[in-house]
Amino acid sequence: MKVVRSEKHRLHFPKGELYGGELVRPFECPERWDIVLEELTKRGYEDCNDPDEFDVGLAQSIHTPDFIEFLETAWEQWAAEGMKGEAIPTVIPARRMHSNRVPKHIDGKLGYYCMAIETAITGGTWEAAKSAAACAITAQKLVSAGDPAFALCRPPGHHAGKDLYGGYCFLNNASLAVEGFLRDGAGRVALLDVDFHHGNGSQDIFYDRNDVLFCSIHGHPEDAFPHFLGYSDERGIGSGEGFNRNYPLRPNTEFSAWNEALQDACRHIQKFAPDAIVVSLGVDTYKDDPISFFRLESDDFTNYGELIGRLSVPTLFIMEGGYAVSEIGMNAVNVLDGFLSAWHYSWIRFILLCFSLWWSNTST
Ligand code: SP5
Ligand code: ZN
Repeated sequence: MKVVRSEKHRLHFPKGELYGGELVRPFECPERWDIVLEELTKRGYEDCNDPDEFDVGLAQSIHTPDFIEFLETAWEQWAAEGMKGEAIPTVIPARRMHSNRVPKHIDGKLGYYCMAIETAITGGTWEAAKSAAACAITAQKLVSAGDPAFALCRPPGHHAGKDLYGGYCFLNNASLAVEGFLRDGAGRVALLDVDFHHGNGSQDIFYDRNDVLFCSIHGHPEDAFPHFLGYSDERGIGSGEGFNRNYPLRPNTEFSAWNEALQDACRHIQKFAPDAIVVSLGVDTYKDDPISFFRLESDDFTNYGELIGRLSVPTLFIMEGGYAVSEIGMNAVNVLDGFLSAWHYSWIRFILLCFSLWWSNTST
């Protein structure tokens, strides 16, 4: 399995995240990336530090052009207004206000495009977001060519919708990869989101489509961020009906219950018979994650990686969340290790089957 990564992630590192009424050092920080890479290196994963250029055409097929232009220019506009801090919205189009007229002033634009204001935009944010998207697409190409791959994306992507940023996300890396698979000839792609938080952005992007099955296992929106999407009755719309599956789970959920949800999701994925699977891999389901409330142990990550590997479908892993920084490497790479052990095993089984068919043919 190849790892695709870019050093440009470091360009995005706000000084402040609004948390508990204070500006704190962001949970989503560059060390997360360093620690995952260190663990990958330690366990001998093949490194590819050379993503292709960001494909703006592909991005425009899942995000709106005005949103992309906003991300590209937000910092400039903010700075031009003489603002001293990092770009954070203060006004939001709430009920019975205009939520479909884009204001001219940057204060209005930020509120228009934002879904969660903990996430600040800085001078390097756009470059970093593009580099993460480029990693996702480069890794998708590797999987299309026949090898499983892991995109070490930072900033993450699954909260970014068609025209929404927030939840630490700007461009939806996993959705871009899904779109890449479809462009390269896949007929159906499954997007499996195992991050602790509901992948509201990915759901938004594919909600009316029947060529993408989206499954997300996450903290119940009554209890957990992003709070306003992720209920189990959100099943897709129009021809997309039945192709969106949410598994909201309650505080203190342990691996056994979490794994039942994953098994159910895997059964639906199998029935869907996708040509590729994209996994939004957040490891904030870990018991000691500082902002989440599931109870997974490090070994559980190996265990569920195996389950995904047993599907025997070309698979791309995309890094999303995970904020227990010292354990993030172990937990994320455990999933990949688990996956690979099952993946290799399924190939050995396949070769043995071919051999036995050949043997029974030649011996009769
Ligand atoms: C990619 C990703 O994992 N994004 C998550 C963004 C979550 N940001 C807001 C979290 C607010 C959590 N409040 C939890 C209170 C715990 N005591
Ligand atoms: Zn998360």
